[in-house]
Amino acid sequence: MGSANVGALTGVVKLKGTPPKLTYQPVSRDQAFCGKTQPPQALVVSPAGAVRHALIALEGVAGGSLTPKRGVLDNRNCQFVPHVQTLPVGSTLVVKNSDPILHTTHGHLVEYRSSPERAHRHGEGGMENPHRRLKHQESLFNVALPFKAQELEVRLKKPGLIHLMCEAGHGWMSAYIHVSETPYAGVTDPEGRFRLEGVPAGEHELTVWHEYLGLLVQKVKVVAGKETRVTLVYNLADH
Ligand SMILES: [Cu+2]
Repeated sequence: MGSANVGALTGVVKLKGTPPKLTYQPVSRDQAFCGKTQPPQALVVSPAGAVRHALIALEGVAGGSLTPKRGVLDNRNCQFVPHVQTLPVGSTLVVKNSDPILHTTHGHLVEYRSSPERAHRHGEGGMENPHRRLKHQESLFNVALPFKAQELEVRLKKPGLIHLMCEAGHGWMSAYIHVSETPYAGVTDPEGRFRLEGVPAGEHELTVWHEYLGLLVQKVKVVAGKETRVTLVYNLADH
């Protein structure tokens, strides 16, 4: 495909309405290192209403090269870092421990493109850990990292969305990895922005997924040689 047939797709994900205040998570194990509470990670919204950690993907759109990478998931200060990332299918995930305590990293495939996900938007059952109600499918890996500076490698062979948790008594630890079949995927930054380059010109379906806010699907039209800008809005008043 010549470069004349591609364009850029950029945009921002926003939340309309007052974001709910999520509660701090109590720490029952390793308090000496992790503290008595840990901040909630499930919804990070800037004062301007920008949504961080939203997954963006043109699922089903091929065309560019999908080259496996080496991604990193750190266990640092009793949290998974980064909280959300996307990696091409076939990539290697380096799981690290930067803490002097035991962490484990257990990855399950979860369904993220079907309608049950929408239930999470309502915040039913209060504001505690809505992502916990994501239905776990296959268990993909479960590794233990007892030592500081330890590293292990995991191959990401199956496409889909992986929910990560730590079963070393750290129930607040949670993260997501999108294992992508399309090169056109990203995660929003602290200003809610994303940028996809080299997208084939034409109409596509843009999937936006956020663990707390749920799924948005929007048609987009990418024009060759141009930058198409979109604004995606989760409206709390709709729910
Ligand atoms: Cu842990």
